[in-house]
Amino acid sequence: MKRCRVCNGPKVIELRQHNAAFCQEHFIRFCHDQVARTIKKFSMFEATDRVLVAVSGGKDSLALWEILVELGYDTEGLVIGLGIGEYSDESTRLATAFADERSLNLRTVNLAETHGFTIPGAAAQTTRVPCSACGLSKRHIFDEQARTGGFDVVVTGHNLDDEAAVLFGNVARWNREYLARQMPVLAAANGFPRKAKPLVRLGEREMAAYCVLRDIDYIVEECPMAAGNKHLQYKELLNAMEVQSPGSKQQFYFGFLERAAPLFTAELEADGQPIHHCGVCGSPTSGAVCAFCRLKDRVAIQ
Ligand code: Q46
Ligand code: ZN
Ligand code: ZN
Repeated sequence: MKRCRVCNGPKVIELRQHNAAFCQEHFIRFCHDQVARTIKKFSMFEATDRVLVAVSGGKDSLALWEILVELGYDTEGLVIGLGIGEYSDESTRLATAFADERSLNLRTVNLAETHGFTIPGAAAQTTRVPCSACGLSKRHIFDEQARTGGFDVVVTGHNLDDEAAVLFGNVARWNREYLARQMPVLAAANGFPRKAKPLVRLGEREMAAYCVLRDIDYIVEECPMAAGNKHLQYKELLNAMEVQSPGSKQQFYFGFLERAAPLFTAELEADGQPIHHCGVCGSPTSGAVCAFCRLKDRVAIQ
């Protein structure tokens, strides 16, 4: 039986992709080190930057917030009430409880109260799949809160499993524009804030273990609107691959970043369209009215 790689004490978790096991203390330290290393390697942000953490009440975003606080960063959280029934109520409740217990600042934006619509309502009234209206709304609110709140960077809890699945989908379609945006940090551009994903070295299983070991209460259920989502199917495929050959997710994702991503960055640089301000909400957009305001106009509850 494997023992902790650092102290040789009894293990609480074995990470086959690293061919290592850890005791509780050294696993926690391993997670912190992985995040610190990612922030440094990709120049995500500095100790003096103000960091806005997008939290959903799920394991990844809450663990990320806790790790950033432990590493000494200046953070505030942001949770969005998406109006997806009990799932959204519970996600806001858990994010609020997490922040209260640690005396952290949490911003809350409720889509129905602030913008007059919910994600299920928007999906029902448009031909968009729910995740498309949801992603657009979340991005708009993250950007707006970062801009008006004076934050230097928005961070999200996307982990290695998420990023490998998104990459798989983008490669399967050879979507050059999305491949160019796959980097774990995107510089501020055209009036949009810098975005970073400091959890890309850690997987879903590690984040769940981190929360259990640190007593973080998180929402376990998947969003009910995710059913049939392609990303879930890609995750299953990659998990099957990982069982056969541990470390393959990591090789797939980091191999892309090192060897293939530079080929697509020209795409991103060519992306510098002239930016106006949305005539309705003032956020940067390439048109007269931003995509979020157009969505809102179509779906707002009258
Ligand atoms: S919350 Fe929103 Fe996700 Fe639910 S509707 Fe889709 S995008 S699955 S991360
Ligand atoms: Zn140990
Ligand atoms: Zn707008």
